[in-house]
Amino acid sequence: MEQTFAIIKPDAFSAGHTGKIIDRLIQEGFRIVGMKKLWMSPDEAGGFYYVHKERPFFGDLCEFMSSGPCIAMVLERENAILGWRELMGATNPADAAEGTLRKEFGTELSRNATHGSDAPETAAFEIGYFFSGLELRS
Ligand code: 3AN
Repeated sequence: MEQTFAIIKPDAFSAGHTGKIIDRLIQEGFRIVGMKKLWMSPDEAGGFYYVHKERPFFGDLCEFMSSGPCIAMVLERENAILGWRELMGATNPADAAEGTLRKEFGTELSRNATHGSDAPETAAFEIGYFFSGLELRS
């Protein structure tokens, strides 16, 4: 079993897609190990996305991620990291395959509905950024 970290981003949350996304991930065999609604400050978003801090879109990304509440989750399944990224689809919703979350719920590159860790090390950092061990007891 593997764990990954996922976010239902402010665009999808405010559009009312949370229930549909959660329904879908359960159908795809993910178990929700941790889940919380939170509203990040720009600094908290910056800490989460620190790997992108030199990128030109960093400021906009932090502004967007702190523009409203989101849902942070720890998901568990076999091959969870890759599996969740496949379910999300390509970063740009315009390139995302039919049947993926970003195709269905994303509207543009910077408003792409969901986040998912891209590697085991990233997942460990991202899970620890949002959740304490106690919150993940299962
Ligand atoms: P992914 O979330 O698919 O792993 P990353 O890690 O390359 O994609 O990018 C992190 C987030 O930054 C993306 N989810 C997207 O919302 C945003 N992003 C990536 N590239 C751009 C870009 N060129 N312009 C604006 N936003 C971007």
